Order: sequence, then C-alpha cells, then structure tokens
Amino acid sequence: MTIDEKVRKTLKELEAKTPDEVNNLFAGVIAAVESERQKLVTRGTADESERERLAKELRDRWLARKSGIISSIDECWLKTAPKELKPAVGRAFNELRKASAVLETNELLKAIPLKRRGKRQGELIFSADAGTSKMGGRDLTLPGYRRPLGSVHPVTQVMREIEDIFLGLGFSIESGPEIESVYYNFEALNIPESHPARDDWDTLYVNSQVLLRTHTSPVQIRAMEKHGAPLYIICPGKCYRHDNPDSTHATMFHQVEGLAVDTDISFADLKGTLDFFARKFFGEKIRTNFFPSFFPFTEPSGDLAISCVFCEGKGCRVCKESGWVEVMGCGMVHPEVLRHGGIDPGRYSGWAFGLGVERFAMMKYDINDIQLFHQGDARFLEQF
Ligand code: 2NL
Repeated sequence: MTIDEKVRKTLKELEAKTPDEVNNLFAGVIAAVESERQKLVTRGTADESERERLAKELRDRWLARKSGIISSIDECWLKTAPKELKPAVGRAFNELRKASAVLETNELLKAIPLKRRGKRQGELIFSADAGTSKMGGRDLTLPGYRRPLGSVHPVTQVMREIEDIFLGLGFSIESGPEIESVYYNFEALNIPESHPARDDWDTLYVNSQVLLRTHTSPVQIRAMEKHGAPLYIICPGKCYRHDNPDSTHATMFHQVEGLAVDTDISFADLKGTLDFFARKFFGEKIRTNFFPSFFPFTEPSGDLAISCVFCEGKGCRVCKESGWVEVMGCGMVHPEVLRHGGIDPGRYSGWAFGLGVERFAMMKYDINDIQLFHQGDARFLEQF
C-alpha cells in the first residue's frame, strides 16, 4: 500500500489497535517525509525556477491545508480514532507535525542545491542511488581516461587507396556477405565440383551448402543480379581460406575484385584500365605486362605483372631474375558467369580482376610476412 492510500484509510481499516501499532504507523510516515525530502536534496535542480517548482510541489503534497497528506492523517486517523487511542494518536501526530516542518518551502529552498549538468548526467545521478554505498563514493562528473590516438591499419589504408583510384574512374563500391552459399561462391562462378578450389583444404565450410567466402566474386554475381548491365564495380572485403598460415598465407585476408560489364567491352579496355591503375598505385615509373593464365570464371585469363620495383626490371631475387612481379589475376568474364548473373552474353561482355590487399601492402611497404598485419602489435602498426 502506498503512503497516499494509507492516509485515506481509518486506523481501524489499517488494523492499528494498540498505541504501539499507532506509533509504528506514524514512524513509517516520518520515514517517508525524510526519504522524499532526501531524494530531492540529493538530486538537486538545474536552475532556480525548477527548484522553486519542485520545492512547492513537495511542500503541497504534504502540507497543503485541504488535500495534503498531513491534513488527511488529521481527518482519517486522528479525528476518527477511538477514545482509548486518542492520546497516543495525538502525541504521534504532534511528532509528525514537527518532523514535517522541514518540508516548508523556505526550508526546502535552503536545502536543495543547484547542479548544472547535461540531461544524461542528471539521470545518472538521480538513478544511481547517489550518495549511498552502492555508488561507492565515485564522482560521476570526473572526465574519462584519455587513450592515445591510433592510426589507420595499413591494410585499410591500401584498400582505401585502391578504392579511390577506381572511384575516380567512375566505378562504384559493392559489398556482400562473408558467409556465403556454395552456389554464389563456386557454382555461379563456373567452378565445377572437381576443381581443386572446391577441395575441403581450401574452403572453410559451415555446412555442406554454406561456407566462408574464399573470394569476393560472389558479391559481383549478386551485383549483376541486382543491377544488371552496364555495371562498373569493385568489391573490397574479407575472405577466408583453409590454408596453413605462413609468411604469404593467412586464414583471413582482404581482396578487391573489379568488374566492368557493358556493350563492346574488350581486352583492350581491361589492359588500359589496369595499366592506369597500376601506375597510379605503384608510381608512373613502372611498366605493366600481361601473361596468359587460367581461371574458371574468365576466358581468356591473364596475370598482370609490373616491372620489378626493386631492380627496375633488371632482374633480382625478388622477381626471380625475370624483371617482372605478378600482382593480380584478370580476364574477360566467362559467358557462363555473365549468364549466372542474369546478363545476356550475346549482348554484353565484361572484364574482371582480383587482387590481394595484404600482398599489395607488402609490396608497397616492403613487408615480408603477412602475419604481421593480423597480430595487432602496436610496434608494427604505429609505423604506418
Ligand atoms: C586472383 C584472381 C580474379 C576475377 C578474379 C571475377 C569475378 C567475376 C567474374 C569473373 Cl563475378 N571474374 N573475378 C577474375 C580474374 C581473376 O582473381 O588470383 N586474385 C587474387
């Protein structure tokens, strides 16, 4: 029963029949006076007008001549008390009157502090049982701990650099799920079940139909389905392989794949675009070369090589004395793959490429171990 309900009942209804029971009842009321006052004093108010409003509100709730709690106690408890209880009720009522003098508006105004603060802070102080042992004496108004500013991860930096070059050429960025279906990761890309990439060794399976994508190509299939042709996109993101980790292999790595689909797209467009991209990324001094290669999703397929940045093409250990370093795979999109993306290969053609971001970062910054990117060692990361 709330205090407001109690004071509207008679002593008989409240089953207070002895002086002790009457005293207990009044003790409860005096405790309520003190607790409601304390709450307001601890909370404080944001400004004078709020202080006046809240002080008057509390004063009227208890002391208002007609409808206040004290006058209700007078009416319901004192006036209706049986003769034999009257002296006890009278004494207790006088005690209550004295105790509730702290609720006079002037007394409250003196006791309630002004606390200037934001809304959220006000809620915290109000709700966190301020001043009680629960708060453990903590000062919620102290500033937080400052942490040193970090830096953008080198893989993210390189990924953004690659994105910027293609955005400048009018490409859009697409992203998609890292947990993929066998269909989007393999079947739609013309990778038959017998292909070595379908082997358990290379792929992390969730179950027989669901896996962690081994490349970002499934995003490109999804984009073809969603937007149709013409389409100029790049797909950056995380990929996963069931590989033994070493200095050039990691279970998780990043890829950027690109796709251009339009009427009359030729291998010349691929060569021109990727040559432009490689010069922007590695510097205008480098030269590019395309070597024949094989991917099930492109025909013909190629590997793009750049002239070795260490020996400038003369031949060294890095380029295995060839003068060329392979940097990415590419090719003309296989007609079967266009069809899986819902695009008519009789009308449209396209080129595509795929590159490893960690590998690009290793070439750019002369890093010899891919594991360094994923170990989170600040001594390594703060160099970028
Ligand atoms: C590599 C090779 C490549 C592609 C990725 C692609 C995607 C679609 C259609 C056709 Cl939807 N091709 N992607 C094409 C050629 C090579 O990546 O070794 N990347 C690290």
